[in-house]
Amino acid sequence: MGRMDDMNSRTAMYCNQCEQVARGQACTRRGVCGKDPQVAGLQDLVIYQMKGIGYLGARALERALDIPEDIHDLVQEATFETLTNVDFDPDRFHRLLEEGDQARRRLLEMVGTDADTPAAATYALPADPDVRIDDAARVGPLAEADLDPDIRSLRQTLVYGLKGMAAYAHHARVLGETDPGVDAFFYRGFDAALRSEDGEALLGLLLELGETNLRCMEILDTANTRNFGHPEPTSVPVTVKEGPFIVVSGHDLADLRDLLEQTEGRGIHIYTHGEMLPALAYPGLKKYPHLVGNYGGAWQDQVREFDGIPGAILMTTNCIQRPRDSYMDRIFTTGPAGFPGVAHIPEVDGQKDFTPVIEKALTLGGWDEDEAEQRITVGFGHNAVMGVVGDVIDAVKSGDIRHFFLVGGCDGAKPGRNYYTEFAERAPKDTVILTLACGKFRFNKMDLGDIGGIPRLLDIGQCNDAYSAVKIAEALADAFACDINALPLSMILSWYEQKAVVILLTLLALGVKNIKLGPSLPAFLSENVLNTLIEAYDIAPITDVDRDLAEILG
Ligand code: SF4
Ligand code: SF3
Repeated sequence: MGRMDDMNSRTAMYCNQCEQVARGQACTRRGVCGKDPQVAGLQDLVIYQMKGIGYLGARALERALDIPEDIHDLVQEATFETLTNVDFDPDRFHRLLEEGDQARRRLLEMVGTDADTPAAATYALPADPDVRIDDAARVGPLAEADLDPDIRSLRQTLVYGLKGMAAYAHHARVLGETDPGVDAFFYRGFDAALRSEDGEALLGLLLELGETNLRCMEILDTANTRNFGHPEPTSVPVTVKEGPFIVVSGHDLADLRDLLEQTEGRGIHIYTHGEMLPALAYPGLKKYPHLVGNYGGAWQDQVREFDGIPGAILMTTNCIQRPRDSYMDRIFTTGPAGFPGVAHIPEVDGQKDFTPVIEKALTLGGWDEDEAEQRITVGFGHNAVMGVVGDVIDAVKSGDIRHFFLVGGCDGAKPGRNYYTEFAERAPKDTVILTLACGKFRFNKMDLGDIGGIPRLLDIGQCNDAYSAVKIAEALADAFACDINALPLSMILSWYEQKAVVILLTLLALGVKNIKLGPSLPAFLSENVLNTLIEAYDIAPITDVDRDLAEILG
């Protein structure tokens, strides 16, 4: 069966953007993630609208016209909301589409139309929600079923990469950092994803997206460290304490800060969850004594971990799953996250009022007793690692450290992901594991020991901190006066959603070779596109831990 069989059968829904994709091809009836055809259609319509806005924005930029900030903001937020496991709420997509239509009209007024103006740029959003869904079927991914498979694959990769960068750009933006080159790339990227039929140009644009995303991650790093200081190695509890509590999940540090401020002196414990764990290492956040530790593991365990817990839960971004009834009344979303029937905390005049979350936590009363305490150490961002880089270099020169592995990326539910746990377990004792993102929950509670005082497991942070990993690799390459590819460093990456796609493009744009990728390869890469990447960058799928270790370590 070819990759496009589902597309050619012209089913109503077609989504292939994440690793969890049905049958390795596409979700066509309902997403494995739980996304229904209606929401899938609305997300497709958002992307179609973004392509039209992309065309108009790119023309505005060619004429050196200024695109208003609120339009950049909307483009990035709307695109972010179509990322896997962020927003499942149709009402919110209808509102975003309405705002998008206004933005499109304003850009159209700026640049006008001519014979080349594509239909997406003049697509007027119908008032009737049902007609919108019908339109989505007409202009969504199935509209490209007859396109050359390689061009379609390159366009899809570009859109998914833009979704990933939209998340990072949005996070930086809410903390006050923007970059004109990053903002501009969304228009050029969506314009090309709408119209380009030039494979070489699209491939070039994918690398340019990777490069632009490095800048985007740099401004996000600046945003985080300017607001909260540099993460410091910090020993943090991963067990619970008696008393009322709120669990905060997702990636948004600004939301966590606002909640910490609003809960000061209220007798409520705040726990991080999932990708919020690294927040415990920032001086500007750990200074709050009621930020007491981390609860639970990676996103795919949330339904079990949140089942009936006696506290409130705040989801600030991905990954949210359909809540069970047992906690539907105590889970809240904010920012881009959304789920039908789940209360959403909106931003009003730049402020968020978390009172409903706080009241819920107080009503539920919390845990009855302290658990026996267990701790892990987090906070090895680039600044902390630079502080010990001299010791690290000495350890490499003396042979005490033989190799570094970056074992990081997204987690997910598939059994094949045990590979990453086994990899951390079986990596020889003279190797150091750098990790980041939610995949680390598979091994971050293991005691891997240290090498002459340097911990063998260094947690760099969220997927949002991939910039730190690049900085660390560059510092090592500088110290050894060599190329990143010549370092005793191998990247063993796990992917799930579209942020991982754009990070991969960033690594390729940096010329990083020999990446091992799993647990499976993206369904949206056509055979030719995949082969091009394999030939140019020696990307390989993960195989078996012992075999991969033997190959890497020779
Ligand atoms: Fe399927 Fe992933 Fe798309 Fe959800 S996001 S519908 S799981 S491909
Ligand atoms: Fe995880 Fe969703 Fe990707 Fe931030 S939280 S890495 S999967």
